[in-house]
Amino acid sequence: MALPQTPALAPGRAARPPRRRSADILVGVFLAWLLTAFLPSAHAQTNPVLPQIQNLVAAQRPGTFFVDVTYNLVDPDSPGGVYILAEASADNGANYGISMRTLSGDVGLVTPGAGKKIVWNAWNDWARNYTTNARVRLIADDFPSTVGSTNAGNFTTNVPPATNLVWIPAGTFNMSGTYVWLTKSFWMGKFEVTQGEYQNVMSNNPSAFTGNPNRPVEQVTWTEAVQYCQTLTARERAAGRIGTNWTYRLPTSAEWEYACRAGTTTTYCFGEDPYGNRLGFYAWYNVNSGGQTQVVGSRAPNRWGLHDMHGNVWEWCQDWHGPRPSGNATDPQGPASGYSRILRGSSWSRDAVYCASAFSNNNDPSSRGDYYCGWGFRVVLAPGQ
Ligand SMILES: [Ca+2]
Ligand SMILES: [Ca+2]
Repeated sequence: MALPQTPALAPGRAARPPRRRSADILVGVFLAWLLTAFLPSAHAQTNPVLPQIQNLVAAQRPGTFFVDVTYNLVDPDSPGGVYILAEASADNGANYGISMRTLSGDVGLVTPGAGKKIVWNAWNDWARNYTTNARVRLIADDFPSTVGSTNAGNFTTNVPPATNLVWIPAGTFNMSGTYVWLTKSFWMGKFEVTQGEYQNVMSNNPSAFTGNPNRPVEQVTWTEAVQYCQTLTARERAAGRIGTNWTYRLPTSAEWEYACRAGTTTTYCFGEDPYGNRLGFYAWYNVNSGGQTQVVGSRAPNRWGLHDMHGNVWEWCQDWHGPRPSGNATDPQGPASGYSRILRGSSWSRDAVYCASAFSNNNDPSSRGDYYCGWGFRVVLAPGQ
């Protein structure tokens, strides 16, 4: 058999520069990749079995705004993973209009299998809402996709904070002759922070007057009070009892006085006391304290339900001490810098005059006070910061 003759190269091909050849190869590779990656028909031919979502259950975890979603994912020909998308409805499935963005667990690209779990932080996506007709659905997408949905029943993000707090509505008041507008509502501690609460969060108790965990914590520095707020914030966020955009902090001096006054313009939260016979109904001060702190909430509250705003222990506020700017103010935060921080409300050891709603004290933020004036505090819970 004669060997085939090697054909002579055509003149045109021989003249083509090498640069052009390599460009042809690159385009070819790119096109092949495009076909593999994006053409649905090519994908479906190797992946005809639809994913199945089985045993889908969604329920709010009691006492939190977390929603736990569990399911099994079956898809024998997509072992590399199926995309899971979650949506929520507040009207029994008519609309899935609630964005479920703050999710953790088996969402996104999920490997098929049993015992899958998603946790939804509903506060972040649907704060302060309530429905009796909640549904959750999952879309399992292996191109093509399937949808499973389930009844999530009654469902709320109106979860009351775990600590004893009173809702303080936004408003205005006369602060030593100028008007202050507080444009944001906030929660405030119904009581001074107790020794039991402080021990629980900070694992220590600096107080001079021990023996009952419901006494207010005292001998606390401003810095420690701020640390308490930060630690409590992190713990309560993790527990699903406050949104990740809410923060425990000290009140501003204006917030403290506004809450203390509770709508009054008088010397004390209950009015005037010219004969000195009413303050003791609301406050532990030097006349009735017996020379020590007393259990929080054991005197009458003001009109907004806050106890011990007068007396028992002094309460740190977040403001630096310094001259107040003249004129009216909106959400005042105090001076930008200073040497001492504001304290309010007086203590068990002091005369009635220091209990006045307008009276303000201050001290070094590293000070604990002393035996007679051990500094305490109460918390505010509010969005931001
Ligand atoms: Ca499949
Ligand atoms: Ca007090």
